Amino acid sequence: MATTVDGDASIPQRRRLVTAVPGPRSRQLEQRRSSAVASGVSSMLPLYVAQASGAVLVDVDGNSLIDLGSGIAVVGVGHAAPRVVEAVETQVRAFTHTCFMVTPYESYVAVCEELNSLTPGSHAKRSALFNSGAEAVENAVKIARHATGRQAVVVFDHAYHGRTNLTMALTAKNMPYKDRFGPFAPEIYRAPMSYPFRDPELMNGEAAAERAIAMIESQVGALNVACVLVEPIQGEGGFVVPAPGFLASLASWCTAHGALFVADEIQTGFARTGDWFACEHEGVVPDLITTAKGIAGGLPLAGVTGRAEIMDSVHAGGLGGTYGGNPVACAAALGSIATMRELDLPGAARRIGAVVGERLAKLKVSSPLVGDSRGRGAMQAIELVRPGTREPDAGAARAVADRCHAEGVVVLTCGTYGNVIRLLPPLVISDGLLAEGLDVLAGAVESHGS
Ligand code: PLZ
Repeated sequence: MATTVDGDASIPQRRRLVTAVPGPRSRQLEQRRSSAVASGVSSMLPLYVAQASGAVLVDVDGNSLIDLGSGIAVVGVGHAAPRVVEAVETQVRAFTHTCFMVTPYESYVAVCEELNSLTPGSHAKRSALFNSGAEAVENAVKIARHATGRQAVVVFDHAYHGRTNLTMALTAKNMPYKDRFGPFAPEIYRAPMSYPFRDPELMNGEAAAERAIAMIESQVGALNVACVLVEPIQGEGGFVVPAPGFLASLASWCTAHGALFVADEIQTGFARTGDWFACEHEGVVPDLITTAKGIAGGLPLAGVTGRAEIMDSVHAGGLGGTYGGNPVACAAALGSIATMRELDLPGAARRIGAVVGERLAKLKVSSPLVGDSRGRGAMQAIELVRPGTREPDAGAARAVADRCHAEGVVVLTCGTYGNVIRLLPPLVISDGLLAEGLDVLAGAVESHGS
């Protein structure tokens, strides 16, 4: 990978541990936290960050860790990406807020122009900006219902769309997202997903789509469906890559029946999978697309982009919010998008995918703990099982992740069964740092249980 950006040169791009992880200062802060922060908000690795740059986190004890999680697929451009920092600094000095619904500003318009041109499809588009991924998904559903005059929303097994009341209902997994947080919003229907590793008899994407469509037609009724909402590659659900043809078949069913095909590209978007958006890989053009995370280099920003006639069907004042498209977040997004273009980060994601994919495939051959390795571009994972079976082993995933953390490499877990280790490195990571991170992961997998 040629595209290495070290960001703040005062933070060397290397792994270096000077204390145990977490160290004494982090432990102290963790104690203070326990009497101030609600325990429902938890941290996977209670290491308190002091600084970050490129693909390295520096904690309050002076440890430098390799970040293979990007704050859950957010800092694709790297931590403290120079153009993001510069754009934010300039904007903060100019003004921090007016509320776009009161008095507008150019950067909101410019971000919408970028979204309209970068998302799949050459048709006329419009965008609206929000603060979080969940808020974008909520608004996509509002727009789909308004535009179609229908109510039913179809989602899939293993889906993750957020933690607000509507998006909890859209999310599949009970613990920790939904348990005792009901009642949930009505008119949400869950269809079977295409999950090749756990569904070996349905390796064919068209057949998997037919199964989902049969459920929709018999249990919901085609003419009641406002939209079919799907992550092109499921994120929290376990980096589930549907069999080829699944998404395209669903999209064409939607077109044939007047339902909208909505792609949730909040985790997969903005160069992560090697294209600007994951739908492009299969030539699928969504009617609406939700974005967040990678869009703004770490500032909170989200968007809904879609066909002009659908987006513009909503009455004036029907969409909005105090902070949606905040000027500082919009400036960050413009800096972030410029960085992705300048450094060809889709290309970087493809090169990362080749390196990581090959390494994880080897690990699958060498370790009986690894049942499957999968992903696309810089979104790759291994699914851990009890050797010789497909039985999920969440304990092993936790132990392997803990071992990586103790050795200074941040990896994340995910999956309906909690047994998937996922890698989402910043797209600007250097070859050397990526290889070192993968060595640590491979060592943790191979030494597990010994
Ligand atoms: N849609 C596809 O991945 C957020 C969730 C972390 P927000 N994923 C990380 C957690 O445990 O809360 C996500 C996503 C997809 C929607 C969302 C929601 O985005 O910005 O977290 O609201």
